[in-house]
Amino acid sequence: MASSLKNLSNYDPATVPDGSALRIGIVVSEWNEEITAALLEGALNTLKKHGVPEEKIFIRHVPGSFEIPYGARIMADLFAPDAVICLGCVIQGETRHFDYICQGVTQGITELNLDYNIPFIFGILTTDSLKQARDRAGGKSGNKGDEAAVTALKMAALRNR
Ligand code: DLZ
Repeated sequence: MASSLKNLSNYDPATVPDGSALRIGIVVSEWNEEITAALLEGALNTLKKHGVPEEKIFIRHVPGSFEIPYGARIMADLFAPDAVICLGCVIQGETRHFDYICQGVTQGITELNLDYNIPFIFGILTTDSLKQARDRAGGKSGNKGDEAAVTALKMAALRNR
């Protein structure tokens, strides 16, 4: 389903596992900071709402989305989290840079999921415009950060079962 048809912040709270015993890492890209700060705010609010203690949420910033897989790996090694949420925003420009960054970050996160015994969550917006990104970072289509946090809680529970 296209994300324009789904509000990213809508979910059934009854299906979300309790996070009070969890440790969660968040790696955030500095590029398109207006957007990634909003994604971070959404993810933090949602994690806290479901019981994750503030002192068990570890946040690190990286320069751009291309650096997210490396940052996420460092977080996994340093903090022994139950899940790592990856937050970034890649906006289509005039060159093919968009394609290379999207491919690099997607493949990098996929490989981390297969190589490590913890889930790495794909909270990266890849949009055609700043408006589309704003719509998905707390605008009319909800907040991708909320969705990523809910996914992290579900996947951490699956891992720890
Ligand atoms: C270079 C670049 C460009 C053009 N666009 C974005 C973007 O829209 N979103 C993003 O997160 N990062 C962008 N970057 C930076 C790259 O991700 C990376 O940080 C640099 O190429 C240095 O490796």
